[in-house]
Amino acid sequence: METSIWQEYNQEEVITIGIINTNSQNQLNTFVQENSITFPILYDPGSPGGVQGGNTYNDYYMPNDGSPYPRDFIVDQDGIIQYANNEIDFEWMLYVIDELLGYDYILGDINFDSSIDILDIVLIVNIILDVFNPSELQMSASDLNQDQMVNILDIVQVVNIILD
Ligand SMILES: [Ca+2]
Ligand SMILES: [Ca+2]
Repeated sequence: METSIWQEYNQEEVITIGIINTNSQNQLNTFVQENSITFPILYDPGSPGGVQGGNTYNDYYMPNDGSPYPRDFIVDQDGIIQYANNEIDFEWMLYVIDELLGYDYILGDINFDSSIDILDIVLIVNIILDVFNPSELQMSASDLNQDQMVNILDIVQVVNIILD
């Protein structure tokens, strides 16, 4: 959550918050410290602590679907829940967020300037050499043959697009 979402997205576009079912500031501090969390963690009002949930727990309780703690939710711009999962699945979460943000990309356009040229090749080379740390979207745009890997084969395809 910390690195894949909170640090990845502009905070004006995606707000990341954690909600914790404790009323102990010490417990909260320990959790934040142990997990190196920098996004805001909020209390669940009405929670008496322990494993008991509060108002948020009740609001997000899904009958016959286990405890809403811990669970990841994605709420869209209109306040509608678009994703709820009590197993961590970042790939799916990132997909949902990108869809909601209306992000789209052209395969091979790594710097998102709407053209495929030498600058994009340089970026792919840098990704392969591990000297450039791409976003998820840039990884997807770099994987031209869609084999979930970015390597020389993808460079060959970009070169072919440019030469065409
Ligand atoms: Ca480009
Ligand atoms: Ca590839």
